[in-house]
Amino acid sequence: MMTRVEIVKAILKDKFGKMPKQPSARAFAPSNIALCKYWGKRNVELNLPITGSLSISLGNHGTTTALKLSDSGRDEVILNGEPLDKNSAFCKRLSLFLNLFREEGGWSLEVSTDSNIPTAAGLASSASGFAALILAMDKLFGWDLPLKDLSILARLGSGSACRSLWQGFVEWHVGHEEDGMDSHGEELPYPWQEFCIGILLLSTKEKQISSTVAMQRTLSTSSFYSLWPQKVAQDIATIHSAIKAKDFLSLGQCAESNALAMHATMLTSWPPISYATPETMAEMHHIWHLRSEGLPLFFTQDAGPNLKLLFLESIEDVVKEQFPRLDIIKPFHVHVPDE
Ligand code: 2P0
Repeated sequence: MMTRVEIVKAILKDKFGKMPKQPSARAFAPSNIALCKYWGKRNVELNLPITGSLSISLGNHGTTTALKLSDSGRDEVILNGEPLDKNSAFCKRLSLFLNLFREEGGWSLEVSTDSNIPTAAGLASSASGFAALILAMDKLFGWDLPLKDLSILARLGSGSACRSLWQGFVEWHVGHEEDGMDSHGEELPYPWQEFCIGILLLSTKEKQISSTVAMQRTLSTSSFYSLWPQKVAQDIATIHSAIKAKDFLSLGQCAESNALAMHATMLTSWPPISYATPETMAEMHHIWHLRSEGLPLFFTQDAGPNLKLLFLESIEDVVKEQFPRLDIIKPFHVHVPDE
C-alpha cells in the first residue's frame, strides 16, 4: 500500500523538496456542500472514499490562505488574524500535512489563513482550508500542476477538499486504483444562475465527534452501512440528470433524501452518532410543513447541526420571510475574492 509521501513524490516528481520560487503567495478556495455525500473510506491513510460524491461550491464563502517562508525554523500559523499555539490541533495537522512535501530540516512556512465560514460547524471549512493551502503552495513553489493533481494532493489533507478546487457543481470520482490517482474532483459544466443555498446557522460550537472518526465508526458498526453505496450510486445518477435538465424538484428531493440516509445510517452506529439538535429537528419540520403547502424548498445537513436550504431564486422572498437569519448564497453569480 502506498503512503501519502509516496503519492506526493509521484505527483511532484523532480519538483519534490525544492525551495519556494516566490517569496510569498496567496490563494482562495470556496467551501463546498455535498448534494450526494462522502461517508466512508476504503483507505484511511489516503482519504480514498468508498463511493463517489457530488457537491456545489459556495462562491465567495471559503478560505483565503497566504504563505511565506518562515525565518523561525518552524511553521507558524495565523488563523483569522490570531497566532495559534504550536501545540494546537490545527497547527499540528497543518505541519503534518506540510511534512509530506519537505525533507526533514527543510523549509518552514508562515501560514495565514482566513475563513469567512464558521470553523468546525459542519460547514466544510477543512475542505476550503486544504484546497486554498494547496493552491497557494502550487504558486509559492511554482509547481504549475493541473487542477486534477492539486485535487489529489488536497484530498490527502481532507477528503472533501478535493472538491473545493472548482466553483459550481463538482463530482469526486471514487476511483479504482490502489494509489488513488483516479480519485479526484471534476468540474461539471452546468451553471444554474437561479440556484440558491441558504445557510441556516443553528450553532457554531465545535462538533462533538469529527467526521473522520464518525465515518469510521459508521463503517465498522452500522449494519445498515452496506445499503449506503447502492443509494449513492442511484443518487449521483439522479443528481447528474437533474442539474443537466435543471430539474430542481428532482435535485432537491434527491439531495435531501441522500443527507437523511447518511444521518440515519450513522444513527444506527454504536455508540450512536447524531449531529442533529432539537433546533435542527424543529427546522426540518418547518421545511417539511412549508413543502406540504407547495413551497419547493429542500435541505441538506452535514457533520453538524446546521441546515443548508436549497431553493431557486423565484421563492427567495418567501424563504427570507420564513427564515429571517438565513445567509443566502447564489453560487453562480458571486464575486470571488481577489487573491
Ligand atoms: C461531505 N462530509 O461529503 C461529507 C458529508 C461531512 C458530511 O466530507 O476525514 O472533513 O478529512 O476526509 O472531508 C467531511 O469529511 O473528512 C465530509 P476527512 P472530511 O461533505
